[in-house]
Amino acid sequence: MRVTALAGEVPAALASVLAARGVDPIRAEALAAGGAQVALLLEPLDDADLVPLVREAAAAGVDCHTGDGWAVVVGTLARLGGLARGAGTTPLPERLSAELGRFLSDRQERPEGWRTARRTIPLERSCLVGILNVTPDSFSDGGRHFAPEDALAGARALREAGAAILDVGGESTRPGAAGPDEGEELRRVLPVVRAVAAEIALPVSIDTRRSRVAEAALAAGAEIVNDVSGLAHDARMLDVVRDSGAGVVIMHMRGEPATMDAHASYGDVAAEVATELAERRDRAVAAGVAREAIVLDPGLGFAKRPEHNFAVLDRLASVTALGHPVMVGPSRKRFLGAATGRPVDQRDAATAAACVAARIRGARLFRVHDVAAAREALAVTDAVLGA
Ligand code: HH2
Repeated sequence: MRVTALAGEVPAALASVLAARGVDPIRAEALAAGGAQVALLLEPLDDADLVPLVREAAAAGVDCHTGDGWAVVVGTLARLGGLARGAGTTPLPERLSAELGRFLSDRQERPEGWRTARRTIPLERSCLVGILNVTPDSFSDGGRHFAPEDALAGARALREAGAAILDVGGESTRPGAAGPDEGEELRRVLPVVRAVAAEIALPVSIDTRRSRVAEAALAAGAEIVNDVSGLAHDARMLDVVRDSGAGVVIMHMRGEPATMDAHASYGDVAAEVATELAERRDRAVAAGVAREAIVLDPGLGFAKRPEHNFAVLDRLASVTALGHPVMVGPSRKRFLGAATGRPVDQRDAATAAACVAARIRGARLFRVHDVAAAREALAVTDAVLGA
């Protein structure tokens, strides 16, 4: 007899071994997908939850670790599903089984596209979002695309480099930035959005926290709203996104760009980011925004110290488990300087490396300045992951 280790964390590896030994391919895939171990933190719980949970988990073959007001359950998806359905003798309280069931079914969602106001953007492969900052003061490219004709030339270059989406922004959100007023933001972005949407055959996203800017940009040809406040800054933003059918990026941040560094304090950063994003997502869905329109972004560099950004990237599974495509924006940010010692104008290789790490951990959209470098790194990563 021979013992061979299988790449257990790669469902396709297990599925192909089973299929090659005669198991029906569809069943092999289901077995492989259900075979991966998943760990879930459940809190807050009270004693009335804990007693049946411990008993039911044992009956369902799920490991259960408990403490004061919390539990961690570890098991295969199939067994966790059995726990949610209450296969044992003491059913879980309704609140617990419903929430666990909902979480597991969201987690099964494997969005292969992103619905915007004008199309569905395919996400089987990495999707590059080129940054077009129409600002005089952005931290890495401020002033470069400030005039509309320069922005158009920048947009063409991003398309040539392989961008699939162009993200136009008129407000620098670097830590401590004092933003433009609404009139100034509109004057900056509208001519650029109009020109880019008309002349560059790519979906345009508007990077703004203001509903009036989003609305005007959508009318001028944009089809995605990228809101770094996670739809929290401007109460009307939810209505604009819902009524336009725009795609939306809900990004994680705490506080405002001017104050966010003071909020960079976490116990478990990935879990807290995921919980706060889920709350924002739930608010959007409750207001009528379509689930398929929502992309989540952990907000690298926003209210996060370098170690927080690395931990969020490594534990991105907490965010991907929410069942939406995930975008990351590591481009040239401070935390990359912390790892490499490089100044802001020499961080494109580090950016590409961060994109690769995020892709391996499940991100699908990458907001970058140097599209060509990230695209090449991600093309190789896509090939490895799709092998
Ligand atoms: N980062 C910035 C701006 N918008 N949007 C998303 N979804 N994710 C991000 O990480 C993100 C973002 C900040 O970067 P940049 O646009 O390069 O700088 P500035 O805010 O100074 O214009």
